[in-house]
This record gives sequence, structure tokens and C-alpha cells, in this order.
Amino acid sequence: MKGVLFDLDGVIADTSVYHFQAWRKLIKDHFNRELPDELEVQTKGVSRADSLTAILNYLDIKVTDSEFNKMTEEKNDVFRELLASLTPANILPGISELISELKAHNVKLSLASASLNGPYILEKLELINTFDAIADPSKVAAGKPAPDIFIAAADAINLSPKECVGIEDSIAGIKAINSSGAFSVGVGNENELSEAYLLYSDTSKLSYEQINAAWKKHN
Ligand code: B16
Ligand code: MG
Repeated sequence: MKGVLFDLDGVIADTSVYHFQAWRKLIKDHFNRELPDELEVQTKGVSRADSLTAILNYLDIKVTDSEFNKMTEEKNDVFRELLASLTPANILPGISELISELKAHNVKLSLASASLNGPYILEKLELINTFDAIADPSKVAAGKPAPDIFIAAADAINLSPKECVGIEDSIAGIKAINSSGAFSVGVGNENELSEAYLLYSDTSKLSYEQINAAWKKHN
């Protein structure tokens, strides 16, 4: 295992709460409608525009292109306000320890997040200098579940996906890792992430030794 391709939201930090809070506020303000908890899973790991499309489809609401664009900007403004209070204390349990182990074994770290706010979030978490590369989601042709962002993240550290492990908390993300050719490690619910090659219930359980051994066995 020469590189690890990290998802951000739900793996490095629990910013998913902020994402959904921002969507809820937007939909309440615009349409006075509530979003059910189960819709959150459909927006996890999925780009801002694809998330809004899923939400509007669920609500059976149609908007013009310009309203749609205005809404994605507004959602991001709310999300950025919520992010203002983010500190290293928001790094999920076990992640700092895993990063230290990876660094000690000369494994390269690359960010494979769908979020255009990735660099800003890593700065707030004081992890920006820890990463060797950040793949730019605005430069890839297709978002998760397409493999593009994981291929770009591996490429940014001069590795092929085969030499890498990807860590994800979303269904779309696990599908993306698997089709990129990297080894998928899921963090979360077994029913949701059954396609992950290796699964942990939460980030505190992530183990460098286990992940490396599972990657070796797979290859
Ligand atoms: P932004 P990840 C994803 O992050 C989130 O899970 C998803 O909810 C969000 O819509 C997407 O980033 C885009 O984020 O609006 O900040 O560009 O899980 O891929 O790290
Ligand atoms: Mg995620």
C-alpha cells in the first residue's frame, strides 16, 4: 500500500451534519418543506448540484436553471457559516492516529473529496500540510459514483489506484473506489456499505496493520 485516498466529509471530519443542516434551512426558507432523515444518505458523497437534484426530485419540485444555481450558492453560504467554527477538535476519532501511522510507513496521503470546500476544511482542521495532494473535484468529468476523483487523487501522488486504498463513508464513494481499481475501506453501516472490501463501524476502529494486510491479500 503506497497511498491512501481519503474522503473528507464523514471520514476525516463529521461535516455531513452541517451539509444536511444547510440543505434543511434552504428548503425550509424556499418552500417551507421539511427533509426527512433518510434523504441524508442520498446526498452523502454526492456533489452539491447532484444533491440538490436528488432533494428536488424527492420533493417533486421543479425550478429554473437560474433558481437552481442561486440555491446551490445559498446552500454553500450557509454551509460556510457553519464551517467557521470548525477546529482540529472536529477531526473524527482515530484519524490523527491513522495518519501518523501512514506517515511513519511512508504512505502518501491524497484527498478525494467531492467537496469544493475541501482545502478550506483541511485548513480549519490544521491538516492542509499533512496531505501530499488534494484532487480538485471541479476538474473531473463525473462525480462519485464515477471513479474520476479517486483516479485523480492517485494520479496527484504519482500512483496508480491499484497501489492505493480509498476510505469512504458513502455508498456513492465505495462504488467510485471499486471502479477506480483501488481497494475500498468503508466506514459506517454494514447494510449501506456492503460493497466495501473492508468495513469498519466507525473511524476509531481503523487500523493501519489490518488495512495494509487486507490490501496485500487483495492484490
Ligand atoms: P460542497 P465528501 C461531499 O464530501 C459531501 O459528502 C456531500 O454531502 C456534498 O454535497 C459534497 O461533498 C459537495 O460538497 O458543496 O462543499 O462542494 O464526502 O466527498 O468528502
Ligand atoms: Mg464522505
